[in-house]
Amino acid sequence: MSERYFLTTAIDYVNGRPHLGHAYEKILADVLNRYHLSLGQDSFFLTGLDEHGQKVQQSAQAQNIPPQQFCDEMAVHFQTLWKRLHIHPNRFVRTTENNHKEVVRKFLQKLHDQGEIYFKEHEGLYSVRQEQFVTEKEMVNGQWPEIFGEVVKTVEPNYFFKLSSYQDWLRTYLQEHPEWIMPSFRRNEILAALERPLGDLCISRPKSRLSWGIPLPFDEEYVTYVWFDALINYVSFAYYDTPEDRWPADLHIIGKDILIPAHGVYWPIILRALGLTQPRQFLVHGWWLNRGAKISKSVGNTIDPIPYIEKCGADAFRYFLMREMALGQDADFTDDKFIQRYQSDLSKGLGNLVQRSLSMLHRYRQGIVPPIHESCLTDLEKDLQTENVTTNYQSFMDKFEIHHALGAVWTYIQRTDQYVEQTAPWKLAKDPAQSTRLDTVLGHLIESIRRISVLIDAVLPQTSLQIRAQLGLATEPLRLSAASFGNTLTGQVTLAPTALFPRIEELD
Ligand code: ME8
Ligand code: MG
Repeated sequence: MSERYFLTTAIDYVNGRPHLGHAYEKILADVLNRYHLSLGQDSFFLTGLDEHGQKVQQSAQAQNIPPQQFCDEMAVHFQTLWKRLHIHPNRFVRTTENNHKEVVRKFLQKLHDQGEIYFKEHEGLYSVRQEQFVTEKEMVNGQWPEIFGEVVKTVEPNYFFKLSSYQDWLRTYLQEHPEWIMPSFRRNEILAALERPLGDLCISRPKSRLSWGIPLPFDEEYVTYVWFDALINYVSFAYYDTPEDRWPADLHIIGKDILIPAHGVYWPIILRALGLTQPRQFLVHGWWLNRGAKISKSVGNTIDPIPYIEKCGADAFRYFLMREMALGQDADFTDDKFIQRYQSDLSKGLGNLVQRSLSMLHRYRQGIVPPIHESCLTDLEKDLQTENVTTNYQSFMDKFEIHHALGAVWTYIQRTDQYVEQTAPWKLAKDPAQSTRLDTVLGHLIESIRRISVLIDAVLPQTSLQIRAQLGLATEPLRLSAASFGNTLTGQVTLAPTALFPRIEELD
């Protein structure tokens, strides 16, 4: 059996529609999933929705509908958008599913039985927006940072999980696993946060204040704190406790805003207390910004992916997000940058190369791929054949430098474009004595296009399919190994080319 790979994303809150930031993370996961499949691995991609908690309860109340109905309606928006973006998770989860709720209750009971959970009167400052107790230490210049929203004094008895007793363990684990958190500077941020003593984690909310949640198994007057519920999705939906159990995850993909404390502190400690294995790696991405501010529902500056998909296609949108952001850093989204990339990389770059190559093949060889004649190979062909684009691509992908992996592919596309200029098939076609040379050039050109179709498959799956269909090739799932030079296309009957990325001038 092939090697397993299991990757997850954050599960999005359903209290608003999906925006560009959510789409980025799910595209990223889909790209890595397709990449691992192309390496022949048995890759499994889990994503979904975080449906409990105060924000969802409030949003449902505002619309005067029951929370479950609200979630059901919102779920459609997410699932529809992921389909339109050709994001294909193996499992799309919703935390209101029964099996998940049962696992959460089972885990809570286990921790309670182990004495990891205690009951205590608690007075504190509570951030409504973050749904967590906060401390005055978190104030900046005497003000609550914007992300906390309204902060109110709250007194209530609650259940607490003994997070603090794992502080030393977590610090040591982080120190001993330098590649656990990617990019690695994020690990230092967790270590810095662990310099201060950890408090225990309040894992309950009284039903009087919040009813939309999973009741605690040992006290039905309380529901589970939404983060405790949400984090467990990674295990509860991994065919937990069956022979197909996928846990531990190889990769948890999350945004930088939910690393500390949720994923970098709570989650490893919860797993440790439950006696479960730690995930192999966290991949922490940055934020998409709109004029310098994080794209977010609470700021109200969200960008909807749909108009971009409608105008330029899902692949163009996927490509832009993967190409423009150095994973881990923030990036600004602007229409100008989007159009610019579309025109230069997709329309004039890839699209034009495929179209002109296939047009020449039809003009000079009736669309049938001619043989490559060893006798008339020059250094130009030898360069194309030995071009190490696949190795470059793979080594960047393995380092999560997807923008560089695409850079390597586009360098190869440019290289192939230059090849057309250097060999000038239109001149060769005028001279009957150059017929075998023209065969060889067209053979190499079409072979390069076939290789490109393999290399772009993870990021631009529909375009890859379209190119392969135009080449008359089978469209079964691709292996990355098929991107190396081969001489397999002789006699192949191709279709007349159609434009992959029609020119557009502006967005509306
Ligand atoms: O945090 N740029 O949900 P969420 C990039 N339910 N990524 C962004 C972004 C932006 N502008 N805005 C949001 C939650 N994201 C919890 C997660 S996981 C067990 C529970 C990313 O809907 C964000 O960083 O607020 C996070 O990884 C994901 O979208 C969901 O955010
Ligand atoms: Mg958020």
